[in-house]
Order: sequence, then structure tokens, then C-alpha cells
Amino acid sequence: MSEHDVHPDVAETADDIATMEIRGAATIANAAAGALATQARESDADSPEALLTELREAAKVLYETRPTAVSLPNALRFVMAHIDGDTVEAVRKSAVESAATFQRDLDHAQDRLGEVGANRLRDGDTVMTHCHSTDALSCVKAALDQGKHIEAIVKETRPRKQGHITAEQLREWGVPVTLVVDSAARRYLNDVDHVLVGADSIAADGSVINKIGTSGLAVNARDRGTPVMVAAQTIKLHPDTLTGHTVEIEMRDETEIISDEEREAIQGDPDGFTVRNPAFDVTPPRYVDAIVTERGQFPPESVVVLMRDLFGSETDRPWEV
Ligand code: RUB
Repeated sequence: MSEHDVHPDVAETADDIATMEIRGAATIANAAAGALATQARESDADSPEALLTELREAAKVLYETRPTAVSLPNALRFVMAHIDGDTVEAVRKSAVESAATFQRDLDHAQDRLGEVGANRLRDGDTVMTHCHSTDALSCVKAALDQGKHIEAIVKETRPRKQGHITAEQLREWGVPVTLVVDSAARRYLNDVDHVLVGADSIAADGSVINKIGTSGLAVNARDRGTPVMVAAQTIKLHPDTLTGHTVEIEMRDETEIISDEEREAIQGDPDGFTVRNPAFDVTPPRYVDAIVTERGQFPPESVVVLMRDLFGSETDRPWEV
């Protein structure tokens, strides 16, 4: 392996994240940490410096896959920050251990968050979900484990229909599920007690960046008086927003919305229109009732305090060194 190559398994993980075989912010973070461990484990680097260069290169390849989910750079930062040693074996060991610690913490945080979120849900409540969020689902799971009966109205979530994954998981847990198309959400808001969504990133002002359609759902929920609960581990907090940076919204390929065949089948001028496919949108804090984390629940406007505690005000970019 040359100094700037990444291991094929790392390249495959990066590709799986980019194509959304691996998706959802927490799952992406978990896979990225695991990929750095693989790079360390499988490397045949002959000096600690060469191994570090490979790890930085792997982090860069992973970082460049999906721009909106901040859990990805937060995972890479955590793993890279705990790597040290004077020998190849020491660097390798610290990288593998650091990735394992990150993955273990991630798992615990989700369980803890679930318990906090479950306390907001009452026996007999119905939640409306958008997309597929493991953090949001952990709140439902914990409520079920507390013996509460929970029902769900699940939004399909165009264009990739991650709502189907949510529906499948909830059914596996015995939750009665009603699947609706996205445009039916307002119609069914009268029947739900909470909107429950996850987040890809949370900005310092409490804005929630999540799957496209979340902001419209939250505005409608506010209009109907339905509380909006965002389940997001602290790795979703975006440290760069503390210093004024904005969160980049990922634009995906138009073929997720209209296939080449569908376009060709359009009569008249099939190339005469533009397709836009933003993967995420921004929900302003005034539409969010609570952000539930493993450190407790916060009104969105106060997450900035938590962010300062956790990250200080500067962030490094180890993949750029
Ligand atoms: C997934 C999505 C999820 C968040 C949170 O988008 O928006 O709500 O990632 O998920 P995509 P989790 O399908 O484009 O990755 O709680 O599992 O981290």
C-alpha cells in the first residue's frame, strides 16, 4: 500500500455512506470510526508517521462523503484525537482502542437518550415520525420497555422512503403503525401527541438540520399545537456553528426523484426543467419544543451552553493536517 492509499474496506465504507447503503447520522458515525480502526489494523505502514498519514487520508476520504451529518466529522475527530505512540504498533493499538471507545460511547448515549425521551411519552400516546432515526426510535423503545402503549403515524419520506425502515422496526416491536405519504402529514397531525424526529446536525442557535420535510412538518405541528421533540445525541451538535459557520445542506442526484427513463417518457421538452434534491432542511428553534440528548433534554435555545461545555469554541480538522 502506498503512503496515500486507503484500505479497500475503508473505500467501500466511504462508498456505502455516499450511496446511502449506510445512512442515518449515528450509523454513519459508527461506520466511520470502524473504518479508521480497519485502516489501522490492516495497514502495513513501516513507521508511525506513515500510519498516521494513512489514517488522516482515510479520515479525509470518509469526511468527504456526506456534508450535512456532523456526527461524521465528530467521530473522525474523536478517534484521531486519541491516537498516539512512538511505534507502528502503539499507533495501531491506540487507533483501534479509540474507535472502540467511540462506538461504545455512541451506543450508551443512545440508550441513555432513549430513557430521557421516553419520559416525555405517556401511556397511550401516538407519535408521528419522519425519515428513519435510530435516536428517535430509541425513545419509543425505552417507552415500550417502561410498559407504555405507543402508536405511530409514519411518514413515507420521499424520495428514499426511509419511513419504510421506521415502519418495519416499529412493527418488529409490536407498535401499531399507520404509514402515510408526506403530504398527508397535516391531515393526521390532529391524531398525534408528539412529532418525534432525529437530527443530522444541530446548530448553535438551536436550529435542527434533519431530513428534508422536517421543517414543514414542524411548522404544521406548531399550527396544530402538537409538540415537536428532536432526539439527538450530543455528537449531532455542530461545533463549527459556534464560530459563525453555517451547515452545508447536501444536494443529491436528480435520479433519486426522476429516473432517466421517466424523464425521457415526458412529452414535449423532457430536458426543459430543473430538478433539485436537497437531502436536508433547517427547522428554526421556535418550532422545536425539546431537544433530547443523553445529557438530558434542552430547549433548543439553550443547546449553545451544552456545545460550549463539550467543544470549547475551536474545532480542529485532523484530515487537513
Ligand atoms: C437520515 C435522517 C435522520 C438523522 C438521524 O437521513 O435525516 O433523521 O440522520 O438519524 P439519511 P439517527 O437517510 O439521508 O441519512 O438518529 O439514526 O442518527
